[in-house]
Amino acid sequence: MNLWILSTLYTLLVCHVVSIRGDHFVNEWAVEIPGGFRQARDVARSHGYEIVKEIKPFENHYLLRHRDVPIRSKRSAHHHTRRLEKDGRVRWADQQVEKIRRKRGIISTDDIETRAYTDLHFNDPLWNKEWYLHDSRTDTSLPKLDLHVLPVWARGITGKGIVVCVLDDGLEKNHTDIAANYDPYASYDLNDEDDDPQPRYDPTDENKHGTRCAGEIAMVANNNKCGVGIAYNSRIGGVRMLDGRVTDHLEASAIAFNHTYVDVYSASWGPNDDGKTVEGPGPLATKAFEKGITEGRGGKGVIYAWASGNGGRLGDNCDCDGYTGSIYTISINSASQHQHTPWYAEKCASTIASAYSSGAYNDQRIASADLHGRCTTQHTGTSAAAPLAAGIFALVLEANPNLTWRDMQHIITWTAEYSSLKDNPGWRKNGAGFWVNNAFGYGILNAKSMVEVSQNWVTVPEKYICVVGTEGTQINFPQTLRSGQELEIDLQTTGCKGQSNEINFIEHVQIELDMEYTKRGDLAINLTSAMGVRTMILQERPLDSSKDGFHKWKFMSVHSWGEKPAGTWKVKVRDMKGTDNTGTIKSARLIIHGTKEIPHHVTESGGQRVYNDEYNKVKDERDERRKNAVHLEKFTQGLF
Ligand SMILES: *[C@@H]1O[C@H](CO)[C@@H](O)[C@H](O)[C@H]1NC(C)=O
Ligand SMILES: *[C@@H]1O[C@H](CO)[C@@H](O)[C@H](O)[C@H]1NC(C)=O
Ligand SMILES: *[C@@H]1O[C@H](CO)[C@@H](O)[C@H](O)[C@H]1NC(C)=O
Ligand SMILES: *[C@@H]1O[C@H](CO)[C@@H](O)[C@H](O)[C@H]1NC(C)=O
Ligand SMILES: [Ca+2]
Ligand SMILES: [Ca+2]
Ligand SMILES: [Ca+2]
Repeated sequence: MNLWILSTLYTLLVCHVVSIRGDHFVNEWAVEIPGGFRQARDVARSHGYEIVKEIKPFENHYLLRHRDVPIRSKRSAHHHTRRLEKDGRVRWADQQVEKIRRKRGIISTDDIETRAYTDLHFNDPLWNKEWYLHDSRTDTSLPKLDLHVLPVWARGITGKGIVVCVLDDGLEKNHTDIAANYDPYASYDLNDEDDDPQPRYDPTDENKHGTRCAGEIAMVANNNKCGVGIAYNSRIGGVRMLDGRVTDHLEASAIAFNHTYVDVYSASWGPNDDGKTVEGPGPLATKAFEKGITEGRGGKGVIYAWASGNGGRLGDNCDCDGYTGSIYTISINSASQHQHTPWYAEKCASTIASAYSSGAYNDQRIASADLHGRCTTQHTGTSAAAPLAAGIFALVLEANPNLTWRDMQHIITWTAEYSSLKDNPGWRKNGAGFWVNNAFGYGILNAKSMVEVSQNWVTVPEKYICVVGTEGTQINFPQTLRSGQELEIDLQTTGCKGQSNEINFIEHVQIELDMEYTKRGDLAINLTSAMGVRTMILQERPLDSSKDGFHKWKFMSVHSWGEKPAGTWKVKVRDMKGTDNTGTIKSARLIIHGTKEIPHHVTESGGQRVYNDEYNKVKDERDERRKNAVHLEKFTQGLF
């Protein structure tokens, strides 16, 4: 056989990576060419590409389109990628994959028109339907159940000067309940490449999602229209990105869109919630998160509010979603009006807190602006919870613009309210004394506590990372696992004591696992921290019959926040129900994020961690069901 045939065969057999997840490769490449635009044009020409555009906000990144590659294909054109990579002018090249992205609303068929309703305090017709902002139940002997936003408004904090950007399917910018707060600098259309994020209208109003999410945050107050946004004086923008082909470069441009201008992003979408997908951000989206965190808000980092997913009914688990599982995103789940986990909610260790949203069929849903200038009371899912969180974060940033992205997460772990959800199963007290739950994180966001705590906040100390690999374990990899078996991996660490990256106060924890298995969905994994707190970092997923295993997948947990790292961490990997499964664990690493110094709001005495007095007040209040409900009338005095 001659060489040409051989190499062609090789290309056909080996180099065509077949898409694993049912995604399609497209005829576009994201390419980094340091030599500038002219050189990019030369590179493109010499390999048969045209330049589609520069990829913003990155330097020297271009989107190239190949003339002879099919628009969509199950197979990669790896030989083209390799040719680019071999070109000395090219630093990096990646063929783009069309991703499946789902909006995290619940499809409902019974959207109803809203009746006019006159309210005592706000004249907006939906105000009385915003039960999650003010407990609208009439029985005053009941504890107050809401997001505690009114006391914050009463202090004049309404989101002024804060810019929020909704990454979604567009934004009806001229909606009469949004227009006054619309910010064109926080808006873009990545689907059509123009400045106007106006949604595409169709008979089913498929693209109502972004407008509904934006309305929850920034509906105008007291204008006789729809409702009142949680940060009703904030600036609101929308990036239209879900109404078309979603690829890595497009997600990246959204995640870092005008990232030195936007303060808070709200994203209510992610990989398919089908109970069988394991997927995280691609290389450019990963870079985009890092850009937002390191360059946004003058180096303090932008805030990413992220919906934790709606795959509950399909047994999905957000531990398999690398967007919610990113340390940079604040992953928010839902709690229903009756303080339960809704049927659609996913459970995982990376969810940091919850906000109210829709629940069982007869439970109230979320009110917002809707397409065609309408109003709705029917917004649902974790899609509706994340924007409420984004609105609260805008309030907190107005109260203290000095907060960093990490400060925000510290404040959440400390102030989120456990008491109103405590009748649910699954609560455990972590080593720092906080209640935590796979369904709710640290509990329901409490805007009042967050703002109070933020006012005297001292920026948390510098962050370090301590990695524990094979040096911390007695196990020799690879290890075999079969049906019905359990494997325990012990990882010992001092928390990098005595080194420059010593950690004494934990923030995020990741377990990076490299593993092959015949049926991924039969696996469940628990992590027990050095302080003895057990967290499920993967539950079985009945629909996931993939043979792909986990490739250096990072399971992220926020459950050890505030704990001390030194000691033995146990990772238990178990096959829950398989009969003929087999596989190997090739490596496992523990990655601990945290600080060396103890944060200012905590004092250490006699080995115990005590939360400082001025803050304890908030903590006590948080843990008490508030019997003496403060009435609405009090807060509205002097509001306008
Ligand atoms: C908003 O703009 C669209 C055109 O993009 C127009 O059809 C619609 O009537 C406008 N709505 C309002 C409330 O002005
Ligand atoms: C980003 O924000 C700045 C204001 O800081 C504005 O001048 C610029 O036009 C915005 N960029 C886009 C693409 O809207
Ligand atoms: C923010 O930082 C500035 C400068 O250090 C300081 O003057 C101001 O009091 C801080 N604001 C709050 C709310 O902590
Ligand atoms: C993990 O812990 C839970 C209880 O918190 C238990 O029900 C489950 O069986 C454990 N799973 C593994 C893999 O050890
Ligand atoms: Ca447009
Ligand atoms: Ca209004
Ligand atoms: Ca999911």
